Amino acid sequence: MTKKEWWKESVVYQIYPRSFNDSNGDGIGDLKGIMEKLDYLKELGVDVIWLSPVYQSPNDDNGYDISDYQSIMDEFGTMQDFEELLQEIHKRDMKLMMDLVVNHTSDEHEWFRLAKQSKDSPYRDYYYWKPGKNGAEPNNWESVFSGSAWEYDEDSNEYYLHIFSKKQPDLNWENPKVRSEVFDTMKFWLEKGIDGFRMDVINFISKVPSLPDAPALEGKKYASGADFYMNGPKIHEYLQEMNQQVLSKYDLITVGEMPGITVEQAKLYTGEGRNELNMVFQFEHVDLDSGPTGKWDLKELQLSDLKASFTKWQKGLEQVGWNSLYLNNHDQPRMVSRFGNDDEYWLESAKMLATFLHFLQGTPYIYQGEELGMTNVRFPTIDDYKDIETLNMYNEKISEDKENLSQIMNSIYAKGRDNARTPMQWSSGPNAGFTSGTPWIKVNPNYQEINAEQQLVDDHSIFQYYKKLIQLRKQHEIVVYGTYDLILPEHSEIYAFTRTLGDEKLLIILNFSDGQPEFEWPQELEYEKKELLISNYSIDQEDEQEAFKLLPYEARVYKLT
Ligand code: TEU
Ligand code: CA
Repeated sequence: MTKKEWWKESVVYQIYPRSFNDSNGDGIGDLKGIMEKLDYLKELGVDVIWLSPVYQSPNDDNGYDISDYQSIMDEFGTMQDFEELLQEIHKRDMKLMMDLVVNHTSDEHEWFRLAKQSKDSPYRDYYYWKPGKNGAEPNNWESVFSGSAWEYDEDSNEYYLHIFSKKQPDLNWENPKVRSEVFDTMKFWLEKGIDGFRMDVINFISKVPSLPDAPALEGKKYASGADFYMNGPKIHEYLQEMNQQVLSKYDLITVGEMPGITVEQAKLYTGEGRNELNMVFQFEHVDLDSGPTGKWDLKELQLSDLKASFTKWQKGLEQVGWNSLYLNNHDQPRMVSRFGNDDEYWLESAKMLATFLHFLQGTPYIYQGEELGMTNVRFPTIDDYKDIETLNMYNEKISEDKENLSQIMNSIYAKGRDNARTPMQWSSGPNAGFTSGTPWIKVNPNYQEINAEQQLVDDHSIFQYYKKLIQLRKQHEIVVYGTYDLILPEHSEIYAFTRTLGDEKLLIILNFSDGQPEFEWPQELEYEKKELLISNYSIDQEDEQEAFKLLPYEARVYKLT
């Protein structure tokens, strides 16, 4: 059996502070606002809170562009507020995980300002600076947020690298001073008593030193340089150094956000005894509904692909490393709109997906509002959107082809990051109870039907269902440590699997469709001795048969004793 660890037994809740709760009416969520909702989170039963960045930032990318790693964003509050928040979290026996964004800084960070000021500055080498090539950028890499990954600096006649926005210059981890500055920052927060880090695109920090051109794409000026900056040559060296110098000195929860990694790589990052990270956020399952040209290229999700992907990760890391489990976050569309049905079967499919996530092996991450079944949003025009990735893509595409408007908007409706960033829906009152002022981004118009106030008092709500799922994790060791095995691999509507721990077994039956497929009890599993642990429809025990029709998006979990 895998080693027991508190971070395997925990459930994490992600807060995107800007959109969580505004305490002072400026329309922007803040630390005091979070403080007001800690009892709500305790009621839900989560163990760890992950805070998206709260550091000083010009907010080009909502805090993922940091201008000072050791102070709090003015809009969010003060260091004193932070310390109080941490204390209040610990008082409730919960833990706090901070976002660590160290692949890049803001261009307004002092290091970058000094680096830009002079080629001789000791800070110049904190970043990637290169002269142009044949009157153009040093290479053809495309930024994740559209356009070139290089920005020209007139004063020095050189370019700097930015894999994300031009206000997010990449740090040069080859420079030992950069690494020690990062480690010092980590210690600064750890000494305040925080309990872990979520590390932003941490598998991007080691680049192939020659920064070679990416293979060109037909008709395109730029191409993804991912092969030269993802999982680069020194990545394991850097993480092991970080672990040795910092992480190993504390009892922490760590998760590395790692786009584009395979199970084989994840074994190296999370392997027990390798002294790197506890777990990673991999992207395979959130790439299944994208075509070859990337996330905006919409493709219908196939259940067979979802099963194959999750099964590969579940079996691949079994006994070796550990999985993180998520179906949405601040960068992804809302889970119920994407994998479920946010219309007729909203309630059922949100609960079914929650059942799925919480019964896989790994540490589950709940993104704010997921526990209420919050959905995607469709704002009528681009003017309502705030996300830099969305706006850059829109501007690029619209300049190529104005006729394309409705297709572009459809991509945004399906995949835009603002789907996840509309304000948390606390009540049916003005602005969903998020703010007494004007929210920085519009509230989803469905807040009168979907909100916390109503779900807290409704026994059958999604919130209550999440609460029960979290309790089951605390009551049954098998939910955390049981091994996973897929059954019915070929079924096109049902996703069923077992979990096994010693003599115990769980059977998880999920209908991923709005149809009513028949489920036949597998011969190898005993039918007589079973106990229903949780389900999203009420089941009349006497009606149970060895073969039964599932209702749309039905979910059942049996414990076989
Ligand atoms: O995201 C990294 C990342 O590559 C993607 O998830 C990306 O944001 C985009 O959605 C891909 O289509 C992390 C953060 O989670 C994200 O919010 C930041 O914008 C990004 O890094 C830069 O810090
Ligand atoms: Ca505020």
